[in-house]
Amino acid sequence: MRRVTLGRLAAGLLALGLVMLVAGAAAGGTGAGGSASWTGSGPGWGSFGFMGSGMMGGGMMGGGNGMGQAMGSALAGRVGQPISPAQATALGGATPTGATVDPTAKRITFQSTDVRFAVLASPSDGPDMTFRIAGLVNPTLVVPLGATVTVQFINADPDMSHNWAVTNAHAPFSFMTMMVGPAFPGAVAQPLGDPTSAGLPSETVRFTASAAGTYTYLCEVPGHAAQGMHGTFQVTGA
Ligand SMILES: [Cu+2]
Repeated sequence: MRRVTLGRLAAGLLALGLVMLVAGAAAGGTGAGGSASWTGSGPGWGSFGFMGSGMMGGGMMGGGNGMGQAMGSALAGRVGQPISPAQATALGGATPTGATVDPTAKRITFQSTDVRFAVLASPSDGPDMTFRIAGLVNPTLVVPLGATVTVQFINADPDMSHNWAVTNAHAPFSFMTMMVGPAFPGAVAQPLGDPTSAGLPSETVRFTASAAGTYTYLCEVPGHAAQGMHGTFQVTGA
């Protein structure tokens, strides 16, 4: 339960600047790659300049969403595969195969080690700045140790970029949760842009839940986890 001090924030900003520089250099011209690492392929953070607009202009100190909005329009149509609104709605409400959905406890428990589910970011017919999985808002996900987890991530927010990652960050969330990084290799989806006339952007990532524990899935776009885009990801078993 550490509070974010200004010093930590400044250090984070500095580090973020470096990440953006590196990502920008790495991204240069590769376009939307198939890799799950969004700092190394695809547009990611680095391919457009936030420091002047979204980042400093309210996005930082005011708790606004300038950065997420700038990313949403900049990445629109550039990352992920478009799917239709009907497909997205169906995926967001579907009960995953082999899973038990408990709406009262807001919990989805997977028995098999082949775990597959879809995640909708901020669908317009649900609470803003949340994730929808199997029709639930930010449910707790319980998977067995060693499970192969395949996640289809879809951005359903009309005017904001989002991503999805499993991390060791816990509430209260810092502004820049992306500094924590994914808890498992590959447990991170690239930030997706706004939906376009072609459809809602969608991407699939896969990782192994290789260590038991209680993790957090969240959106790493600055400020979004603190605004509600998070849930518990539990890996059970010895
Ligand atoms: Cu977000």
